[in-house]
Amino acid sequence: MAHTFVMVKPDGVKRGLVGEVIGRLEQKGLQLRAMKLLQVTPDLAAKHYAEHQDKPFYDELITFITSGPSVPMVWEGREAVQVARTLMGATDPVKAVPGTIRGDFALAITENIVHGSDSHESAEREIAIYFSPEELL
Ligand code: IDP
Ligand code: MG
Repeated sequence: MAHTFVMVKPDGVKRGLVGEVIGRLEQKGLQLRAMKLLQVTPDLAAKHYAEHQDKPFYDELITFITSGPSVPMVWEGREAVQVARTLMGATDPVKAVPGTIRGDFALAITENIVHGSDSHESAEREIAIYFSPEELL
């Protein structure tokens, strides 16, 4: 069965949206396999967002993602990567349609509540950054 990596970002935790995000993924039928509360360190952030290191928004993104506690999670289910991305909505909350997490709860592009892997390969890589194999149930 497919796995994906989802993380409630610091804005989502501060705004009390952890339960909302988990509820939506659960209601869709995905199963939670691992979860923790942690403050992303600069080292973890650099690994997680390595693909964006040359982007103009990189410094802002790293400052934001390390600014407070986040909730990284592993979810399992049929086509889990695509399903989680669909539930999250577009990266820019202005374009995210109502009914998606970003469409319903976000407006700023950096502070967009939630991260979700964009491919199976990204999911495997990101899960390994945040979880040891023993933490996956
Ligand atoms: P994704 O989270 O939908 O996969 P990515 O393009 O991988 O989007 O970007 C990673 C994160 O970087 C976004 O979720 C958002 O927080 C931030 N970001 C993306 N594009 C911009 C931008 O143009 N300005 C500021 N922040 C951005
Ligand atoms: Mg991405």
